[in-house]
Amino acid sequence: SEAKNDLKHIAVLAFPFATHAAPLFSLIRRLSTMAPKTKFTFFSTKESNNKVFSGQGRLENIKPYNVNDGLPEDYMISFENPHEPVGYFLKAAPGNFKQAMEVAVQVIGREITCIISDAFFWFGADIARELHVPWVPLWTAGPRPLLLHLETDLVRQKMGGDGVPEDRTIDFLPGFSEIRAGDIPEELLYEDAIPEIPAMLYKMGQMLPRAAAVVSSSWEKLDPDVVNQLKSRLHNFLEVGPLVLTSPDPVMSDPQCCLEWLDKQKRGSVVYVCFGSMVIPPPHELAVLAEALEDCDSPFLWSVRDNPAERFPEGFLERTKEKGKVVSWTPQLKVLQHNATGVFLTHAGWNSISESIVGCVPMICRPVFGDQALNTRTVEAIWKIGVGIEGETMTKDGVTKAIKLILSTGEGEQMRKNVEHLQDLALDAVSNGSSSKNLETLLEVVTK
Ligand code: U2F
Repeated sequence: SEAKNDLKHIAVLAFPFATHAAPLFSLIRRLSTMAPKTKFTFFSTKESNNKVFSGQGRLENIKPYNVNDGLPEDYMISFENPHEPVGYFLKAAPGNFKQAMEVAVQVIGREITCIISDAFFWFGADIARELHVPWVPLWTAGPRPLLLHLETDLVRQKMGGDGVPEDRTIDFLPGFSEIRAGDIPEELLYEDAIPEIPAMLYKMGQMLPRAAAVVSSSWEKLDPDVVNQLKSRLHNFLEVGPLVLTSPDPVMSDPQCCLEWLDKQKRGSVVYVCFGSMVIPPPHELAVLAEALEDCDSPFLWSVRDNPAERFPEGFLERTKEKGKVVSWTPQLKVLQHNATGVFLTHAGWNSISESIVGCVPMICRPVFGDQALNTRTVEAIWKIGVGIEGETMTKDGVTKAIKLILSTGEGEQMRKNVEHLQDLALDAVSNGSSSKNLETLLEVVTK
């Protein structure tokens, strides 16, 4: 009833690293407009909340709450180990969240009636059980890695040994015969330098079947075989994406005027380069990539974080200023939707892949960690909407060949047609298709 709904209070627990909090926030922004009387409290670190809430204007029923980041005093991030803060954060969780949740309940004067968390936070299941409320995790990546995480024990048993060749394929899950041992996320198979990460992913695989619903930012017809398997293993597996369409970002700033620059380029001619929010390829690869872009006929737009000038060969920026534009931030979705953009060189993070599909742009993938190799293989061998970089690391020749293949061959043309088909499926899903229906179901689960 209306009166009962007035008292709903949903605690949202964000993973404050990489591009995780942003899609969770998009989902919450959408739900908050569907349930205007429900209060949403968004728990993340101060740094992450500042980023996510910046420029969003007035949000009536979503409030940010900061949680402790767990970092030692005077901590300085090291370039060699960008994942280190994740380890510290995970040591502080879930205590940091519980503490902030108690404060929020006091201040807002409403008990928590549902927990929506990043899927990484398996402990959401325990907190929700203690509070007798539903737990609804959001998986921010694609369906294939999710299925492998749910089947971690089996995958380890079949593919985890030392003697397993990299090219052995997965013959024990329907739809995975093109996927090889070397494509499986390493954090799923082995302990790594930050043991909290594989431990967290393992627990996640164990706990997700306890969730009232598992939400994901993909859309059903993108990978239907895998979606069916997920539906049979989880209660209410609800794909509501692509979130960039379900809940478009109203901000998307363009401080360096990339769109204006794209307006001046020929249709389908531009190589767009960006490796997401965590990955910086090693210096020698950046150097050969720069050489390849300098020598190829196509114009390029390159998004590079942190002091780009220091990372390039001497004189590169000066020599390429006519044909190229190097910036530290782009409105990526709009760049991919611009008709001048012809190919995307990416690290194959899930958000980038879905945006490339939404923008109808074939990809060249240089995966680095986590789900990225599996995403690359899926792009290349299942959807056929791009290629992995030859030999796994970038060489001048490899990059040049891949650009030519996509921009000026029949094979590239076919990839564009394939991606157009997936784009259509995405548009259908959000306009009265599966994603919009799943969103309604989700609303029921979280406000029950
Ligand atoms: C982690 O992904 P990343 O954050 O490294 O990369 P993406 O998932 O591709 O997300 C990058 C986002 O940042 C945006 C871009 C994407 O939404 O549009 N962006 C931008 O707008 N402008 C820029 O100049 C640069 C970036 C992880 F590394 C991946 O393996 C996972 O798949 C992913 C999701 O869990 O999280």
